[in-house]
Amino acid sequence: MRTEKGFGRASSPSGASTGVHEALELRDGGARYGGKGVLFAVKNVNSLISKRISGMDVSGQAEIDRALCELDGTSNKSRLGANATTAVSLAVAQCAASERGCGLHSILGKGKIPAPMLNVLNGGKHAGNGVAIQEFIIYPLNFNSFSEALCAGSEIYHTLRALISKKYGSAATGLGDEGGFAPPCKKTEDALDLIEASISEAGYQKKVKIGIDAAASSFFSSGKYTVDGKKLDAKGLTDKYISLAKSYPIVSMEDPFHEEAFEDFAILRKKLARRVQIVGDDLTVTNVSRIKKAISVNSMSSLLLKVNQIGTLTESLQAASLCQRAGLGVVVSHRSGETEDTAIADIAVGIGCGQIKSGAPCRGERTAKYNRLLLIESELGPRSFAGASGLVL
Ligand code: 2PG
Ligand code: MG
Repeated sequence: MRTEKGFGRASSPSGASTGVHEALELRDGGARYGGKGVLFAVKNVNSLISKRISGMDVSGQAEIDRALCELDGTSNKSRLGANATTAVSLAVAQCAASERGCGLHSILGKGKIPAPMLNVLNGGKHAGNGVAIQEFIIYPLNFNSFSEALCAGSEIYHTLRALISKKYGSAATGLGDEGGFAPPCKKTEDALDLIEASISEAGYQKKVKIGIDAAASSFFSSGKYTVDGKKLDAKGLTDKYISLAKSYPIVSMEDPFHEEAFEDFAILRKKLARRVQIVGDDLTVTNVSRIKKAISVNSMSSLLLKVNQIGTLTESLQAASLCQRAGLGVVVSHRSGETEDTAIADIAVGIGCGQIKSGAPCRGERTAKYNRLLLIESELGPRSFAGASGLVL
C-alpha cells in the first residue's frame, strides 16, 4: 500500500486447525502447490480491491474495511478471500502509521506490552506425535518487564529440550508447527510433567504458569473426545481438566471442548472460576455474533483474537472491544502457519489486552513477534509491561 507520504506492507497467516465458522481462506485448488496457491486471492487484491479502495484515505481504516466487506458481499469473505482482505486491511493500518511516522501500536491505543504465552510442546494437528492436546504453553507473567519474561521463557524452552532429550533421546527434540517440541508423550500428564520440571529446573516456579490449548474439535467425533487412549464424554473430559488444574499450575485453558459446545465451556468455566481462564478460539472465531452468544451463555473468560478468522482489522477491533466492555479478556494470537508479519504484536500492545500467543521462542516467524515486542518495550519502557493483569480468571 502506497500513499504520497506512506508505505504499508502486510501478509495473512494460515491455520492448520481452523474453526468451521472462520472466514474463508481462498486457495486456488488444482495441482499447483498442491492446491494451496493463492493466485485468485492475489488477483482479487490487484483488481477488484485495488479498484475499489484506490484514492481512499488510509487514516479511515473503518471506511476502507467497510468497503472491503461490501465489495465481498458474503458473510464469510468467500468472494474475495479473507487472506486477501486481511493482508489489505493490515497494510492500510501500517500505511496509516507510516504516514504519521509512528509504530502501528501507537495509532491503535493504549500502549501496554502483553505477557507472552509460549507454546513449547506441540500436539494435535500441529505435530505427528499422537498427543491430543494441541498446545502446552508456558506463561511467564510475574515479571517486571517483557524482556525478563521472554528471557525466562527462552531459558525454560531450552531446559525442556534437554529434559526431552534425556527422556526420549535427541531424535525426539524435533519441532512442531509452532516451534514447540513434539516428543512422543503417551499421556497429557507426561507433557505437563516435563514442562513443570523445566520451569522448576530453570528456577521460575513462582513466576511462570502453564496454559493449554486443547483445540478439542480436532479430537472430537461422534459425541466423544479421544484423549490419552480413552474415549470421554463432555463430563469425563470436564473431570479430567479439573484434575489437571489441581495437579499443575495451569491458569489458562483454550477450546477445552468442541466448537459448538457453548454450554460445556460454561460448566467448566464455573467449576474453575477464579483459578483458570477459559479462552474461546474455534468457539468464537473472532466473530461478533458468536462472541455475543458466548457472552450470553458465560462460556469464556477471554477471547482468542485472530484477524484472519474474520478478515479485517476493524471487525477484529470490534470483537476485542465487545469483550473488553463485557469484562472479558483478550489474547491476540498468531496462526500455526505464520509469516514474518509483526502486526499482531502491535495490535496486542495497541488494544492493551495484556496477553499474546506467538508460539515458542524459536523459528523466525514466531520470534519476529517477540522481537517486535522487545523493540516496542525499548520505546515505551518496562513499566508498560502488563504482567499478570491481562489474565481474566
Ligand atoms: C490455535 C492456533 C494458533 P491454528 O488453535 O490457537 O496457535 O492454531 O492456527 O492451527 O488454528
Ligand atoms: Mg486455538
